[in-house]
Amino acid sequence: MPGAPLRSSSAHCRVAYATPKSCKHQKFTSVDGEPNIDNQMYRLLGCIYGWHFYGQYQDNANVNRKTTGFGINIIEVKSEIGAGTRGASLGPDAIEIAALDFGSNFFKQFTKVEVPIDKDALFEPARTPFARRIRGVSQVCERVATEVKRCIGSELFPIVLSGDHSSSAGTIAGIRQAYPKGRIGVIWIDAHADLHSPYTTPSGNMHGMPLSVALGEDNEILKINNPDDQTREQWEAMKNLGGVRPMVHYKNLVYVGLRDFEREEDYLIKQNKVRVFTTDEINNFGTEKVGREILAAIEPCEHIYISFDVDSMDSSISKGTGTPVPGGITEKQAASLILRLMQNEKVRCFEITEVNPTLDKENLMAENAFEILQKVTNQMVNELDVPASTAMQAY
Ligand SMILES: [Mn+2]
Repeated sequence: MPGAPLRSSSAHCRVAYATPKSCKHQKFTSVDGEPNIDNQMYRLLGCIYGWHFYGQYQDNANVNRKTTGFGINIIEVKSEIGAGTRGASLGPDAIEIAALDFGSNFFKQFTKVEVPIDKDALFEPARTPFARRIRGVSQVCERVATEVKRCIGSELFPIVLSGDHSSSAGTIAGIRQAYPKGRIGVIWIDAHADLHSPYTTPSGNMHGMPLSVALGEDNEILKINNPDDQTREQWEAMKNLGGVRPMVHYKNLVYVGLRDFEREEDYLIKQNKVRVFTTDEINNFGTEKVGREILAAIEPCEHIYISFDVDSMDSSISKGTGTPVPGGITEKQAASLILRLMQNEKVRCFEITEVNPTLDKENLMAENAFEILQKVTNQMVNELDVPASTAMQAY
């Protein structure tokens, strides 16, 4: 057991810890505080065993998250290319500012990487009306996928902070690339179904399409648009991004807090019998019970991704998101539900998305999001030492 006391065979000897660090700081004293030759020998032996266990520990790649925070990697995706309202690309920065306001060194504590974003894409006219700026969105998704795959491949747990929700097609693709085999379960905590395609979208905004990308869904039966060749081509490429198509199956998808969707999405949800956990269920049965049911619904999955769109929370709590909807869950319910779900050792990635500080008052949404982020990481680092390491046993 890494970091556990390694007891020496001598009754005169205190505990030597099985890490090189404790070895370095070990003082060679007996129980009564006097230097003692025998004692020194045991200490040295303890150190050697310490190194031995430390080596094994590293071979097993069980990173000790408790001491370093090393096991978590924050991936920031400052893109709003897929949104219809401007400002979501500032979401990750707003969450960092919330951390500063709370006096937290959170963003120093964990390794952070930023996915490069081509901001010029927003200044160009959207030439593809049924999947606006699909080339730009697709590029962001490719980069996110690469980063998520790299993280998981390095046995790190990716926490993605993204601008608009379209890039989560890339997050799922990255998880799929990291685990080409095995069932991936998706917990989509969102007011919206995000299940449109270029064939059915009423707005052309791609943050309403990431799940269709992951599910390989066109919904041509209910087609209302006739996308051009460029859109079709790019759309096909996006659906292939995971290397396996579809990246996810309907039976391994659940919605939480869903309450605003179009007829075309409703059709797919009913047709494919997707489990929807409503705000009412959470109000009536509590987050513990609903959390258990959510996990039970995707029990056969080997890998779980949790996508938390902040618009799943009620519009009365905060205005700081592009498409607020009444009838959502409270920030407390969101936090306790996510914490419950994150206790499952199969969770491979967590994402927070759609914080838009330009629509907000006093950065409230980002503060709510940061509090949830902090609770999640605290739980991972402090309480879930063993299961969290298990969660990182990739492959
Ligand atoms: Mn969404």
